[in-house]
Amino acid sequence: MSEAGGDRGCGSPAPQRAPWSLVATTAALCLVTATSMWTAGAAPMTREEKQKLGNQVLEMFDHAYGNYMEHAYPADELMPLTCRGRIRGEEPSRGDVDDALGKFSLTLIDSLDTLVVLNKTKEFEDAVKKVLRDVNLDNDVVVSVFETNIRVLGGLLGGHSLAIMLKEKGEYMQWYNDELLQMAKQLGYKLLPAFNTTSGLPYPRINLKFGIRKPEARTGTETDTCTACAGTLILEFAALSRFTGATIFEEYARKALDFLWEKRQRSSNLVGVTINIHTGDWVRKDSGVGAGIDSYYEYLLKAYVLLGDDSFLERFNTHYDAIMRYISQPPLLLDVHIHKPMLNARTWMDALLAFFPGLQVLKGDIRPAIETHEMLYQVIKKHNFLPEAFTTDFRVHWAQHPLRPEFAESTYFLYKATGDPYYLEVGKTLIENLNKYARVPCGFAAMKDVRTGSHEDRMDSFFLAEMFKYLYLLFADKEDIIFDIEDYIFTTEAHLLPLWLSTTNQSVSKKSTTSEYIELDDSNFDWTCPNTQILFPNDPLYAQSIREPLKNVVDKSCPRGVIRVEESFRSGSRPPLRARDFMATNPEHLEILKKMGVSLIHLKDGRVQLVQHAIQAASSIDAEDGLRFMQEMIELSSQQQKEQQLPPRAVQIVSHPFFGRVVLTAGPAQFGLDLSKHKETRGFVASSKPYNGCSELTNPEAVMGKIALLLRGQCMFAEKARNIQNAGAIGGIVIDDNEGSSSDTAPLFQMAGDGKDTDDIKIPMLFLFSKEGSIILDAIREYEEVEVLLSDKAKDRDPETENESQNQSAEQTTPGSQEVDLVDGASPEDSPLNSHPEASSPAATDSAAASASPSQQNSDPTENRGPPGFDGECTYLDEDEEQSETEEDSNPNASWGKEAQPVHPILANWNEDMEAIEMMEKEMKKREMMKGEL
Ligand code: DMJ
Repeated sequence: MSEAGGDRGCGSPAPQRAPWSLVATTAALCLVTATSMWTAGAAPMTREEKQKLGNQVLEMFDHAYGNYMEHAYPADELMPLTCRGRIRGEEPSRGDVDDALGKFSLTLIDSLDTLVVLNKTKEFEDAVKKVLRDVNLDNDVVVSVFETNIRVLGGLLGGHSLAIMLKEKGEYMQWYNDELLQMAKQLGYKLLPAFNTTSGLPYPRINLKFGIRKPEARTGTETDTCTACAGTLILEFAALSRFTGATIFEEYARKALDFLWEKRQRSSNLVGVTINIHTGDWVRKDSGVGAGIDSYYEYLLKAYVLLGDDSFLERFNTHYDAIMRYISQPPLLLDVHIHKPMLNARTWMDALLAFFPGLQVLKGDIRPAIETHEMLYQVIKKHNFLPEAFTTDFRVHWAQHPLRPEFAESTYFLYKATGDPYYLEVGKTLIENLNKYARVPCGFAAMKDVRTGSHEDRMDSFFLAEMFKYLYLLFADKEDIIFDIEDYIFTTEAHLLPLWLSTTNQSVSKKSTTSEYIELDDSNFDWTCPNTQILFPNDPLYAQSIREPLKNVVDKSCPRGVIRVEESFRSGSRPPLRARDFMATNPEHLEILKKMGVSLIHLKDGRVQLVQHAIQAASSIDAEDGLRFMQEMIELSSQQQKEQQLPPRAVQIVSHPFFGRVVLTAGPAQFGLDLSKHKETRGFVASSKPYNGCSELTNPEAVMGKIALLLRGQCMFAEKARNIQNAGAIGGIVIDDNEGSSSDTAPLFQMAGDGKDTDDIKIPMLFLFSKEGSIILDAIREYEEVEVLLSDKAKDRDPETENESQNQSAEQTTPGSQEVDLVDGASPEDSPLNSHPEASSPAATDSAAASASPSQQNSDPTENRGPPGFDGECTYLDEDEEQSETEEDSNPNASWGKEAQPVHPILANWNEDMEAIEMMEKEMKKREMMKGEL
């Protein structure tokens, strides 16, 4: 293994520059060659087109930043729907998310270096002056140490780094005298008390004024923190030490990293999601590369790049080897248990892992980066944004999307590494989707639900710190940026730290306190840089050839879990019983259960319960198989419960002055026109008389050809539907009679039929809680004529107004005993999944697998290791809804007779929508007045 600073195969190091800086430059040079050789695949983008897209990014940034400065500053964040500042304590608490807000003008600080990257030097100078004049870091507020470090400390240091660069150039910032750095140092000292634990791991929160322990601090009692929270400090803290000469910051951050390294699970070399800061015990023993762990790995590799300290690279490589062995199941990245890394801990992935392909580029492992990125892009194409979590068969698991930048980040790095214009097209799609679906008159609003297109009144500061930076850099040529971006490293919040820090103030010992590294394959310690000549040997279409087999991976995914090669091999010629194949009527299966120590108990109410006692298993291997079987069964049950749910629908107000910008999330009905089949109904609304719709309408002329509004209660939903249909209504919206109810606080549900045949109901019916319903009722009061669109997903807004608006501005399972209840109605003899009395037939879920031969299902381990969707024989389900429908059809006995069934809890704050309406209305008036004046 070479010594640090030795020959890394990328040319001779320049003075004052970390070797990695050169690496990036060399790689970029190689790319020029690759790009010019382009012959097929995505067409190269002309300079003009790239400039046009770059300008679009600039305009979007102005819209976001301008509205923040005008309507929110000095508050921490902009609330883009209500067009005001989010001030902590003055808005209803959102829990942990609010811990980023310290009353320190978060968005302004997080935006500082973005202004310079986007060539807005004058604005940068003004912004720095505002920070120095207005920002107070001594507020009596409890903040997250992690968020304050990456966003505020990182923001101040990124600002300082570019301020001194500009000063040196001689035009701007001539007055600057390290003031941002002094603020950063002040903040650094404020964070230090958090490290006062025996482990050296920081408390997760700190009071900016009172620190940790004093009673006034209202914090310091926490016992756990996330791995990323404790392991994402080294870049900012080391930069602070090296800029100022105060070594304490780097020392503390290193100590925390050393402790995490010591605590890694020694056989798998993985780390868990949360750890006890006093004892060092893992609290959550699941392990992935997304939420809770992500930037710990990122900082190990980047700490090596910034500080040139080999121990960080050795640790990173050791973890990376474990990640690729257990977590990476290309194109998926799936959480596993640290003690049993062959056991998947989840059947879904979170959106934060989208940064990982970018990190793999930095590592030089391009193939899996291309694969995962491609899979993520297909999920985005399906939902316009990456949902906060999605399942292994690419259904929405958590539907929010707070405009996260990770995917744009990976797109930028992949473009840099491959020069493939495909990634420019990806960036173009991201820009289009942001403008189409997230842009509102006062900024960009997070998506509350990617399926319906509804918004949340929030624009997180990372949107300005990261998204615009990566998108702008994606389309920028060297001459579009006023400094050399290759001289800097991006922190996890995309703040820029200069690579020359590696040779400055190196007083902190480079020797790590630990020296145990596992023996890895030599390639892991190959000190050469990612070089495109080697990565794409004579083949400029290399990236495309990796993407090609994955082109339908999302749309044509078979609804099944991922099967691990090693598992199938481990049991020899006969694979162990999979939960989804289990049939309680099959004596062979029962025998296998017995061997695995699993007993099956038929409960009196018809349910079947499975219990595992590891000590009753025939051998330790059988006990482990039993454990995995139980784990699969738990996952399968919960997955099926989700699959039984119909996704929510959208009521979009399309008439003036809303023009489609107000989207209300509605519950579907189990009868009437199915809006999921790409159908929609548009019409003006009218209240029915009687309002409950429980008898023949007395105002048929009012509802004829319209969408009738009805009050919930007093009769079955189906009866209401029939009455309005008979009066000539083309659709119906039932509004909850429980005043004040809202999808904020109550789970949405689907309206059930009346237990009889409902085929006669042809019109679509949707349900709104009272708060959401009153938005429509208020709109009628105000505007009389209110037109709505009932659909499965919000549709594009009116292009004309669109232009106007744009111009305007599991716990870890241990061998022992565990139980799973399988709700079983009619027939315990069937597959347990076939028998939920309130649910759709599991047979339907399995119907895809049923059409494939057993050998296609799982006998070929190599095939199974591939991404779901490669096996051409399975029944493909393109839409979530289709899946639900199949289930519904195949289970006529499912208990639809109940009035209501929960479908999906959706966070919402409809007050925000109301205020948004008022704001839009004002805006329309303003515009009309202006027109009049002209
Ligand atoms: C950012 O604040 C940082 O990228 C962090 O590491 C995790 N995610 C958010 C944005 O999604």
